This record gives sequence, C-alpha cells and structure tokens, in this order.
Amino acid sequence: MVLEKYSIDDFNNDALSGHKRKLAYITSEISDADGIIKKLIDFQIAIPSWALGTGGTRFGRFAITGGEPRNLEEKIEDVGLLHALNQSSGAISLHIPWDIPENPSATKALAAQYGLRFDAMNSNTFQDQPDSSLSYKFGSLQHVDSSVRRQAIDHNIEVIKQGIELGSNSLTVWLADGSCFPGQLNFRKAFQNTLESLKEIYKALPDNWKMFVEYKAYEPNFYSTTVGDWGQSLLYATKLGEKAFTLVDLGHHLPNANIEQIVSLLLMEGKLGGFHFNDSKYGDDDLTTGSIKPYQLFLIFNELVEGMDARGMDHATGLGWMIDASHNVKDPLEDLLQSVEAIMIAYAQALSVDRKALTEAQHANDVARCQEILQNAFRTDIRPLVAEARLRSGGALAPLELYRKLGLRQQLVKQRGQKTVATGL
Ligand code: PSV
Ligand code: MN
Repeated sequence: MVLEKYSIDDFNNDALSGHKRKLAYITSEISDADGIIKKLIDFQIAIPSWALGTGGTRFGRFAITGGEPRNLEEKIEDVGLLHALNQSSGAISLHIPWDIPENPSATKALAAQYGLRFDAMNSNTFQDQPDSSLSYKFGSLQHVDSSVRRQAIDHNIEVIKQGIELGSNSLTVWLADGSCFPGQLNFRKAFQNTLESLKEIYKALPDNWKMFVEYKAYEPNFYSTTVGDWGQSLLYATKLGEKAFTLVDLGHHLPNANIEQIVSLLLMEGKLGGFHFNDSKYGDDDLTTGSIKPYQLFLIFNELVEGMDARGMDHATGLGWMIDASHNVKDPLEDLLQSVEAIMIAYAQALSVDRKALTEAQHANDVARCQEILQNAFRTDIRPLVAEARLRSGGALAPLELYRKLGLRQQLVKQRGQKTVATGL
C-alpha cells in the first residue's frame, strides 16, 4: 500500500496553525532550533523486519491486529508506510533466514521505491533450521564440536553475501551461546572458540563493512552467556580489528546498569558501533522505546551527542541506529511509530542541552547546576521541533493520529487477510 501524498498534506494543513503556534514558542525558548531541526531531518532509525508482526512470549502468542506482512515484500511495504508517515524510518534490517531475499536486486529495487535502504544484516545461529544438519542446542560459534562451529561460520558468511547484494554494509552477530548450569562450559575455551569463529567471519567482511558484536546478560542461557556484557564484547571487537564494534541493545543489561556510562566509554574507545532501542522494566522486555524510562533514554542520548561530537562523528551515519522490540499487545506499526517518536524526542532533547554551561558547572563541581541543566532540557517540550522536522521532510505532523484516521490497519487487513502471521520471534 502506498500512502498518497495528498492525504498527508490534507492532514498537515488542518493541524498547521496549532503546530506553528507551538513551534514559535519553543523556537523563542531555545537556541539554534533550526540547527536541531536539520539534524532531526537527517536522523534515520532502521526498523527490524521481525518486529512488524505480533510478538509472543514462551507462554503464547495472541494475534492482535490482522493484516500482518506475509512475506519480505510486505514487510518492506510496512516499513515504507512508517517512513511515509514519519520520514525517520528510512531503513530496514533483515534477519536471515527469517527473510531470505529470493531475488536480491528486485528486493533492493522495491525498497528503493519506498526510499528505504538495507541496514545491518542479522545472522541467526540461535535456532535450528529444518534443513540444518547440526544442532545449536549447546551453542554455535563456541561449540565444542568444530563442525557445528563451521556450520555457524558458513551461515554468517552467507548472510554477508546476501547483504552485499542488498547494499547493506554491516553484520550484527548476536549469539545465544552460553551455558545453563555451572560446570557445563569451560569459559576460557568457549571464549577462544567464539573468537576464532568470529575471526573467520571477520575475514569475509568487505573493506567498507562493519561487524557489530551484540552482548546480552542472559536468556536463553541462564548461567553464563559467552558475549555477556560490554566488556566481553569489547574484548572480541578489539581482538578482531578495526571493523569490529560493540552493539548496545538497551534490554541486554543486568538491572540498573548505567547504560549511559557504558555508551560514553565505548565511544571514547572508538568501539561503539550500533544500537538496538527498546525499553524494559525487568529484563529483555522488548517494550516500546521510551515507554518505561524516558529519562534514561535522554541520558543515553546526552552521552551519545557529547561523545560523538567529541570525536567529530556524524550523528546520522556514525553509528547504526535500530529498533529491536516485540509487540505483544499493541498494533506493531503503532508501537514502532511510538518508538521512533520517543527516539527523536530524546535525541532532540539531548541536542538542546546547554553544553557550555554544563561543562562549566562540571568544572566548578556545581552538582545542583549540572542537574538543573540536564533536567531543564529533559522537561522542555521540544516535540514541535520533531514535528517540524517531519513536516519539512514530507511526513505527517502526527504520524500515529494519521495512521488511525486513515484506517491503515483496516486497509492492510482487507488486503492481506485477518489471520496472517509474520516471521520473527
Ligand atoms: C536477542 O535478544 C536480540 O536482541 C538480538 O538482536 C536478536 O537478533 C534479536 O533480539 C532477535 O529478536
Ligand atoms: Mn538486539
């Protein structure tokens, strides 16, 4: 389904005077509003192909909306819809083998029609596939049996090849490898096997590619994880070489971890590669970004902006930005619109922090002033700047409202049927 430009324009025209009023106010309140709007226009967040359908838990899956995408083409169509509405979701991230492009050049051309590019490719060695001869029950790249490691290495190399054809330039490796019980694994050997396997995959990376090593504290293994935290990921990335980086998924930490500090130090080392956004209360809950801890999201962006500026990095292209969430009770497209909006808001808030004043307050050890500066940025309603960025790039002033007003989900149900199921977790 293609969203006609006139439906966006009609909607925006109705909302324009209210928007202009709010924009005039915020523009008078903060410095360099125009500079912030320009950065927001450039900032794009990739949508994972596996988040376009209803997610489930190990207790069950409840179909919510109907009209879920039935194949890769329809997934691209859905991301195209999101991008038409918000102009900030201009990329899609594929998970292999959940989405195998049968005809890569046709897939690439279809995505281009919607203004989309292919973000990081994701390999999958955490599930056995019907045609795989060896099992990942006891790990993949860490496995004690070299033939299982070989199978997992070959799969990753195949994913790189598919990514090259689609115009992607990064591979995200997330491993479920680890152990469920003490004594099950020799930690050192598991690390060394994993490193050797990653080295083989790294060798297959084209020069302009990056490898992201994603860590996760626990699940599905519950005693140890072989890439369990940012320290372990950084060890692998450092030993692998300059094309390897750490990827931070917000849900992959032990409770109360100071993610903003992790981000700051990884950036300092030039080893932060990418992000998976989501939110959580307890574990890897995969909830809508910004729905539980919006202040933490802002603090993370505050470090990202500060740290990227310190290294002269382009905010839009310097790191891989992606959502990684699951939608159990909401329409996935509505949830994704909310996540993108939350990310844009946190980014805009971080851009509006008075950096000079903050540095001065830090040097003067004026702790109260430091807090005031940050919280002032967090509590100022900068949403009109985000809306203005969308307006200038052809998106809707209020994407979720328009999505509902146009009955887009109902149209998708009519087109695809009520009982469709998208591949993913
Ligand atoms: C694992 O929990 C993870 O965050 C990895 O990024 C996977 O690729 C993705 O989720 C799969 O849903
Ligand atoms: Mn992830």
